[in-house]
Amino acid sequence: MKIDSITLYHLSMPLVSPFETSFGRETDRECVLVEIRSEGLTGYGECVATRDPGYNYETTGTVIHILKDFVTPLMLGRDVKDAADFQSLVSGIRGHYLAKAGVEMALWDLLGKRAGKSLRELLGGVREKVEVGVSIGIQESTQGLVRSVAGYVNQGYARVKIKIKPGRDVEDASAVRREFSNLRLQVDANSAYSLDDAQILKPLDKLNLLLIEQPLFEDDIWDHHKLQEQFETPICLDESIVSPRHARYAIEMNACRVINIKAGRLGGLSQAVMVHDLCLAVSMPVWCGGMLETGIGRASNVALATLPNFILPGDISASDRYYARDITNERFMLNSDSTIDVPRGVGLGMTIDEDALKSFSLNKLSFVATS
Ligand code: OSB
Ligand code: MG
Repeated sequence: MKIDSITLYHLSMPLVSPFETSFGRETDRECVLVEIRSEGLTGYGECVATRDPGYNYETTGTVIHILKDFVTPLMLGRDVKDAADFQSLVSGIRGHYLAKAGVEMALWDLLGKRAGKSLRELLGGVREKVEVGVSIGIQESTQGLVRSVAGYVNQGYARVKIKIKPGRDVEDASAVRREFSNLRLQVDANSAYSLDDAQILKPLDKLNLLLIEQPLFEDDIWDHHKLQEQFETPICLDESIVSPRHARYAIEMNACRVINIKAGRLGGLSQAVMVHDLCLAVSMPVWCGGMLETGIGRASNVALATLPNFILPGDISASDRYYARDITNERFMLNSDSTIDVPRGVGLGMTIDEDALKSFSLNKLSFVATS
């Protein structure tokens, strides 16, 4: 596919409610939308970097820098055949996975549109709907958290993840467990603890949690192995797994029993599929994480989660859990069985609400091939 133009939209979208994690609180979510034109078709992708470097080192600012100054010049006017071709093209750019993943997503959208196939079909997904849950941020109080969980359970979410941080961990999780004894429940610390905190976290092991997500440093694997040895509950890695190679390290070190797959964090859907396959080969379940995506990134997550080893419900909630107004005309709805339907249209299966895109754009940068 000859790349005719690449446009970057720096977006800021109001969330329906603030989202607080151990690293900060967001009331508006920033991201970068990538639009690629090729041979009369237009593909979209989403870079899930945030305004601040709290989840990892990337930000919307670094994404724009890397795409504008390094990735775009490599691609314009060039024939990029597929995701593997793209990965080899950008292999000299170290890291910056969230930036690369947004471009790869737009290429998949184009590939699907050209072939007349949905992303699910291109990836070889085996489901027409995917099991989902909701990720709930840290609330003002433990009571407020229990009320928030009740609200989502009443909406039909059958799996709940709560964010924890030092001082808001065992008490919060215990209160939710007391109120909802059978709920599929898990916690996410976003790297807020060190190995010395194992005893503080230990009571979580008695709460029948599905998993404990990324308790230790975002670049650690080995200490998670030491922590997993002390816990019955599966440790799940998110931030630490930035490539298929890191997934192999974690598997070989017994650092976790579950991996949260985010195509963004891994540098693209092609890399996410590789991690999925590695885990499948050793019977390690995976699930699809989220980064508060717009309809574009959400469509990609839903399609990815149709692969066979996505055994646990994903952090893929309905559009209305995040945004009153989204940038896509299509919105994702929760079915009564806590699932979300997989788009059937070509590529991502989504169309852009141009007015919404314009109104949420802080900045727009266009790069056009000269020949
Ligand atoms: O760690 O999974 C995470 C959101 C932003 C940054 C990191 C994380 C999250 C979530 C949200 O948990 C999941 C969702 O998109 O619903
Ligand atoms: Mg996480």
